Amino acid sequence: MKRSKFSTIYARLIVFITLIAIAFGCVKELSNQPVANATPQTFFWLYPDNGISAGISKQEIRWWGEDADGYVIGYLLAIEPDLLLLPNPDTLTYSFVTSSDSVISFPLRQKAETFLVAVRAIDNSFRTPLPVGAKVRMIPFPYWDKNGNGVFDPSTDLKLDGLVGAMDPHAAKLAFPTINTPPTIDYVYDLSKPTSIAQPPPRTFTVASFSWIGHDLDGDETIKSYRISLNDSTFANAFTVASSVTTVTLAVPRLRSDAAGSTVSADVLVGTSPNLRNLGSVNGLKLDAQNSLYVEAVDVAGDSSKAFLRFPAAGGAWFVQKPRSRVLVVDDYTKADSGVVRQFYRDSVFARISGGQFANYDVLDISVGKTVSATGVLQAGTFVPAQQHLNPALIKTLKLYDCVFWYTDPIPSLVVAQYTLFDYWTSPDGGHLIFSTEFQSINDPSGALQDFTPLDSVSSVSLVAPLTYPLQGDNQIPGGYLLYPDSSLSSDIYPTLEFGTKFTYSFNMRPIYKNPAARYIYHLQPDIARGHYIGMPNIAVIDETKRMVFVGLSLHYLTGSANGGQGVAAFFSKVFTEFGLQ
Ligand SMILES: [Ca+2]
Ligand SMILES: [Ca+2]
Ligand SMILES: [Ca+2]
Repeated sequence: MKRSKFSTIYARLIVFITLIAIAFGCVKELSNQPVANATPQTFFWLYPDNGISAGISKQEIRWWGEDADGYVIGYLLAIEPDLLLLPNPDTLTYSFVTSSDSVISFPLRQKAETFLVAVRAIDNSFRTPLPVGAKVRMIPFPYWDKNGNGVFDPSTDLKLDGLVGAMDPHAAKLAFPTINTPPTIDYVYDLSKPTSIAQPPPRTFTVASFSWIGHDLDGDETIKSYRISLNDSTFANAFTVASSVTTVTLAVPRLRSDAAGSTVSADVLVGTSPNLRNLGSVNGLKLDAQNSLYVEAVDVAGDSSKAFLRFPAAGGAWFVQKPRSRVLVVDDYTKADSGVVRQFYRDSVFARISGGQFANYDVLDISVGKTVSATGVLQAGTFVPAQQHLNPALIKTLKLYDCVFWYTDPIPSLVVAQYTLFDYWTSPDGGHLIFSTEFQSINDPSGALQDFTPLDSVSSVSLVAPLTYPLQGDNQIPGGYLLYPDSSLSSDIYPTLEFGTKFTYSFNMRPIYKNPAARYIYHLQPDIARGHYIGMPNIAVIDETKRMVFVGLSLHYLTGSANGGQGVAAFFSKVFTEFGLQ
């Protein structure tokens, strides 16, 4: 029974195989001859009827491969401009890929261009491992062009013997007509005010920074350059910068603006101080007048952004003020008596020193718009450049002057000072600085003062009432108290200063501690009668190069003229002599 059943099945099988063999006419293949590998075929996921309509130069393309007697291990992908058909012989350069799709950026060099995409599947009969991205060429024979120079080099490149029999001999190929899309250009935002455009303040001196960002649907990397134009939206005399430049600073050296009439050329600077590079200059900056700067993007195909960018943005202003004095006063003082204080410096100090030559000093008022939130976060004033423009715009602005006097209320614009002042008074092209401030309840928030003054530290004594004396400081100083000059150098004595006639001056007086190279120039008289503060706290210091004076109180308190008090004008006169300005 068993044998009979087996025989029946066996016999049926032979008949079946014979029938198949006859039906397919492949009796020969039942012999022992080797079977030839079937080459794979390649297809795109795209079936155009009458060609493909023109698209943007960045497209996602998908393909697949089929292999009748094995499987596909990867593809050779070539993209070639100005071709509709595969050349014969095949001179394309292929890249080996294992993915079956790619976002292809056609490298447009003109407004419209056709690119041939060719893909050849490779099947598993190919045994040479190729890394993804390997460059493969077919002429004079298939080889891996390891050094990518387009020719076969026997010492470096690798001949790919098995490739012809393992790849699609025909290749899937499609010609993609592409048209260029013009680039676009946009404003960027102030790093410290995320809802404000980073643009020059509504009024500047002859320095201003501008930032933008460009985009292109063909790929942002296809932006070739930006063009900037001063007060001319036709870009007739535009200045071109590379696509890597998205911030420029226009700056006019004092020698040039001092001699200028109503317009002047401005240098085009890139980078930040101390590594600014001068790319050239643009004409037509109007002095003591409103100005506009226009910027457009240009792509590799030569298209420019249809809509250019204008600074100031809609609703804004950019008035450029010609610098006139050698002295700049930075008003960082918002208290209720700010007008009185301003008047004091103008009438009682600068009008009375150096023969009045600094009476008409220039003013940068950074107190306008300066706010402090309930949590103590300071928002810089309206006339302060965007945070990313402080260096270089504000640094270069200060450098228009031989001397800057910066006076503050108890909450100084410390970040603004930190970004700018050290560079200003220490660099060769900088100037001299007098910085007068006092301390709110915090002695030196985040150590900012150390960054731009010749100080090591400020006393951290708590001055929050109720105070238990004696202390290393006080929050009340009686009228008539004296500031004594340092007398260690008898040839270099500062004038004695005296508090005014108010009963007391309420502010946080903290001793300051200089860095080793600096020199104290003032200390307070001993507090013998009251016994509030200890010793004779140091209040003011000058750095060793005599370019920076720090005063740890508001100078306008020092209006006394009894007991040897010589007044703030005498102090400024002495400092200006030290600075070599008179
Ligand atoms: Ca195969
Ligand atoms: Ca080569
Ligand atoms: Ca484009």
